[in-house]
Amino acid sequence: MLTIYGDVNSGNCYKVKLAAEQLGLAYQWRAVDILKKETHTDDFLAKNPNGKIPLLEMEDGTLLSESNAILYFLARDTALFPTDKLAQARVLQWLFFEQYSHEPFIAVARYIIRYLKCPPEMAARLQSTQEGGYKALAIMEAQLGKTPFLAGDRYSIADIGLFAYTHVADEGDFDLAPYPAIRNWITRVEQQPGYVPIG
Ligand SMILES: N[C@@H](CCC(=O)N[C@@H](CS)C(=O)NCC(=O)O)C(=O)O
Repeated sequence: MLTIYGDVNSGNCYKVKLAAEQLGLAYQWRAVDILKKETHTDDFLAKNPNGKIPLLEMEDGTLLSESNAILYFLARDTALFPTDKLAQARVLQWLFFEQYSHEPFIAVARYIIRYLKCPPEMAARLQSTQEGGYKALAIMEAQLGKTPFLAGDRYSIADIGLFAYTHVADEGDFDLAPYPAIRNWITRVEQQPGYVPIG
């Protein structure tokens, strides 16, 4: 059985949970409280020296960190990952986009608001997430105006990776009203077999 170390409200952890549920995998969930610095204990750092969740532990003790690497590991050779070489690279393109051009803005804004409760000293940091976050949403909107899912016609881990923080972008003060293609895609993702909500 797999063990997923995570926080049920974290989008990065939710990606792994959603994929595991949709793939019908047997797993146990180990709650880790980031605000209590449980990712910085010696025990946890021995498992992930980067001190971050999600973390996947296999039955033999093998460990894997980084949400999108975990998505790939779980989904390879399943319907959530294509077989065609270019289609595979397209999925990875969106997962790298998520980590560099989306998560650092939309997830960080949500973290400051939802987890840290907007301390005044974070106001400038929060403000700085807006431009990048809206740029990422515009890029997604353009793609989803052309194809039903991010990497094309089929639902994949590209959608899981980007759904995690996009569907709760309002919690980071991002307004999805001007993005109809994204809102329709959110509905499509929620209709996929095995879907479970965040939290
Ligand atoms: N790139 C990493 C980011 C993971 C990450 O930032 N995790 C946060 C929770 S969402 C965390 O563990 N924060 C605790 C800390 O940095 O101390 C991934 O995609 O897994």
